[in-house]
Amino acid sequence: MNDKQTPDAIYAKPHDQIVDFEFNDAVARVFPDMIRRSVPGYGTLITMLGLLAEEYTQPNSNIYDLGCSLGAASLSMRRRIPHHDCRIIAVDNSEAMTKQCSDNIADDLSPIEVNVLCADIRELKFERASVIVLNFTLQFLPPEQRLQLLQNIYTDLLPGGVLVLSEKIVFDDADEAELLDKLHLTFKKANGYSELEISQKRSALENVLIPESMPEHHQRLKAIGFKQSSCWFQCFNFASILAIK
Ligand code: GEK
Repeated sequence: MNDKQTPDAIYAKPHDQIVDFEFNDAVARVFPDMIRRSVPGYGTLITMLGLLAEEYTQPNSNIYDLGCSLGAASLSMRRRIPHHDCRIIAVDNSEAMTKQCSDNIADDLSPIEVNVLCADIRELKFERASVIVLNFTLQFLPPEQRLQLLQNIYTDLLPGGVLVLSEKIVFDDADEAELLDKLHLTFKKANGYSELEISQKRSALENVLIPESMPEHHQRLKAIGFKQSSCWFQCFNFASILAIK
C-alpha cells in the first residue's frame, strides 16, 4: 500500500462548516492511518479475519468483503484461504476507495483471485458465498435498510456459511456506555488526535455512522435465521460477531 503512512489531518484545522463525512479522495489517501488511530483493535481484527476465512471458506466458493475500502480484510483473507479454487469479491461504492484497493491487490502476490467492484452492496447478489465480511460497513447504511441486506446475505450464504459483522456499538446501560466511550476517547487522544479533530469528526459522522447495540445485532441475526451469533472480539465500543448459517 503506497500511501499507508500518509497521516490523517482532515479535521486538524477548524472547518467553517462541518459537512457529513464522505469516503472521498481525501479520506482514501489517509484511510489506513485514520482507521488504525480511530478503531481500537483494528489491526488485530484484520489479522483474525484471515484466520476466520481459513477456517470457514469452503472449496470452490466465493468470499465477499463488503465495504472493502482499501482492501485490508481481503488481503488478510487472501493470504490464508487454503483453497485455490476460491475467489474474493471486494466491493465498495466509493470510487476513490476501489481505485486504491485495486492497486493494493495488484501489488500483493498471493494466488487467490480478488475481483474489486465499485458497487452498492444493497444491490448485489452473493453467489456461492461461504464467507461474507461486513467489517465496519453496516453502520453506514440507514438503519431501516440493514435488515434487508442481512436477509439477502443469509439467503445467499451456502449452508454452514458465515457472516463476520464488525461494528461500533452502543450500550443500553448508561454507566457502561460512559465508560467505553471514555476509553475510546482516551484511545484517540493517545493516537495523537486533538480535541478539535475529535469533535469535528464526531459532528461529521453524527448522521452518517449510526451504531446499534449488541442485543439488537444478535436478535436481528437470530430472527433472520442464523443458527449461531457469537461475539468473538471486542475492544472498548467496537465489536465483531460471527454468525453461522
Ligand atoms: C476495512 N472494511 O478496512 N455499498 C458499498 N460500500 C459502502 C456502502 C454501500 N452501500 N456504504 C458504505 N460503504 C474496511 C473498512 S469503512 C469503515 C470499512 C470506516 C463503504 C464506504 O465507502 C467505506 O469504504 C466502507 O464502507 C466503510 O476493513 O471507515 O469506519
